[in-house]
Order: sequence, then structure tokens, then C-alpha cells
Amino acid sequence: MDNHSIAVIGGDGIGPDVLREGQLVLETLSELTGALGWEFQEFPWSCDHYLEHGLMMPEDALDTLKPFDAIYFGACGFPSVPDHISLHGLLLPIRQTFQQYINLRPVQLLPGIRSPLVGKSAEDIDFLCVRENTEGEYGGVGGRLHRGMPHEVAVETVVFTRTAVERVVRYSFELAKRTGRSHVTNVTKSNAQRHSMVFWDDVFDEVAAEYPETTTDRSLIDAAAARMVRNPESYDALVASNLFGDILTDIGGALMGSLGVPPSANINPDGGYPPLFEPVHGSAPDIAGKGIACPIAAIWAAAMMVEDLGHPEESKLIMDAMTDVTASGTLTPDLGGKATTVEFGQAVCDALRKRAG
Ligand code: GGG
Repeated sequence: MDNHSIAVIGGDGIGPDVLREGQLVLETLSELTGALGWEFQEFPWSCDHYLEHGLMMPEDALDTLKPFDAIYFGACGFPSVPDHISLHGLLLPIRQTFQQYINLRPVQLLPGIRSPLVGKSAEDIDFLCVRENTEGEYGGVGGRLHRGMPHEVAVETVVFTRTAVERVVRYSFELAKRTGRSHVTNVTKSNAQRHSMVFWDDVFDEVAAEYPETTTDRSLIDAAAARMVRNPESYDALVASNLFGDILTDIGGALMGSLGVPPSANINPDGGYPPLFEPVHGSAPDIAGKGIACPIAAIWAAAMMVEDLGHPEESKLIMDAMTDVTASGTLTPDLGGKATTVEFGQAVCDALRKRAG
């Protein structure tokens, strides 16, 4: 039995609900295969924690998290706390301090789920987004001056370092190679942002020269967004900055039928820190507490965690069981079904049992 310690941060809104289903699936997997076991430790870090203690997480939270094998994260943000405080107080410091410089987000249409794109099938919607995850537009560098005065000013500086751009671009090419993909699209906005994004393009071209077997193209973010809707099959793998990757993968979620579907892995491929796995979606305050949130993204994120922990067969078993369920038409309301969060999670556990024989 390969035991893994997992820090569980449910966070806000629907976060804890969808993670609960992911944990049940992981526990069922453990029961059935006997190959891996879980030591979950839950941390109540969230907007409620902020309201009680003035901090989204304690001062020593990152020291507490560091020894874990992985972090399983729900969602961050609720109307009770300004969004920039919740995001910069919880998720972003974890990504930055643990140098989780890759945010890997698959865009893939699952069986039984209809994309809003008429005439597009699972063959058309199947690509990987690699988002830079430590700097760029999310670095938090800047400030506000003359608050409340007519000449008030706000400055937010975008930061791109050669180290960060090079490593995320190189990862994209390596990922393409490893997953049998032959094309990488570079998404920037280098006509308008003539310093930082031209620099990114230069670094991309330098790294691309090391991978002559992989074809490339360049797309400006606005055109890339339109292309994702008009022609998703033209993407194989793409690499983008923190902000652009964030926006494009919400479009990706829409193509996958609902934002309740896409998962996300925050990884430091160099090791030394725990990776973090989470749904792409946020806390969805409008449906929080209603029991109807889609747990697919959370379960898929759990499958990515199992793979990253060195169990690719068990990860595939989770995905196969989950796609048995989607293919059977058991879906939550956001996907046109009637299943509750708990019913969907239960159906995945049942499908796992069936597959395990
Ligand atoms: N499940 C992650 C979450 O809470 N996402 C909401 C969000 O706004 N995330 C911003 C980001 O991924 O950078």
C-alpha cells in the first residue's frame, strides 16, 4: 500500500461539496485496489476564516502545507470578502511560494456531454492548455496612490522573467512530446504589448528551435479566443501567460459543456514542494448550499493527482468510471441532467466498483 498525505482545503461556496465527492472516489479507489491509501487532513482556510481571523490562512500555513504529498483545493472567493483579498490571501501565495509554475488544464469533451458548439464532437474538442502560474499579470506588483482624491492613481506592473517564460514554454513542448501531440500554439498579445509579450515570443521561438519535430503557430489572445469557439480542433497544445491562460480555459470549460467540468493541476516539475489540484471553477455562490454543483472537475482533479503521485493506471480507472457515468446520462443540472452532487459522486463510486469487478 502506497500511502499519501493530502492537505484538503475546501475553501468557499461549492468547494467543500465537490471535494467531498472527490475524496469519496479516492477512498473507494483505495478500498478496491489496495494499491494506495490516503491520509487526508482538512484545513478550514476560506473567506469565513478571514472574517474570523483577518487572514485567509494562518501566517504559518505554507510551512504547514510543505510536508504534504499534495494539496487538494476546492474554491476561493465569496461575496463576503473582496475577491482580490481572498485570491491573493490563499491560492496565489501557495502557487507562488511553492513555485507551481505550471497550471495544466485539459480541454476535452467527455462522452455523454453535449458541447454548446453545434456539430463539434469529442474529436474536435481535445487539447491541453499550459498556463504560466507564478508571475505575469497575477504577480501583485503595484499599488494605489492618492486614494479618494481626484488624481487617484493605480499601477499594476506585469512581470515576465526569462526563467519563468522559458520553463513554461519548455514544459509545453515536453508535454506535447510526452502525450503524442505534434503542435504547440503560442498565445500572446505582442502587437499591443510591445515589450513583455514580444519578449515572451522571442523566448518561445528560442525554445521552439530545440523541438524541430513539433510544429508551432502564434495567435493573439483575441483571435485565439474566437478560434477556440470557431475552430477548437485547430488546437493541440497551447501555452499562455497567467491571465490569458485563465481566460482561455474558462472558454474551454464552456466548450466542455459547463465550468463544472474542467480540472487543473498546479505543478512544480522540479519537485521539492507539494503540487495542488483543483477544479478550474470558483465557489459559485449562486448555487452554494443547494447540493447541485457538478463534481466532475473535482473528481477529474483527483484523477490528475493520482497520476502525479505515480499511479497512472488508477488515475485511468477513475476517469473510465467517471466517463461511464457521463455516458449513461447521469449529469448535474448545469449539464442538462437531474443528478445532485452526491448522486453523481455515488454513481462514480458505483461505476468504480463495477469496473474493479
Ligand atoms: N478552484 C479554484 C478557484 O477558486 N478559482 C477561482 C479563481 O478565480 N481562480 C483564479 C485563478 O485560477 O487564478
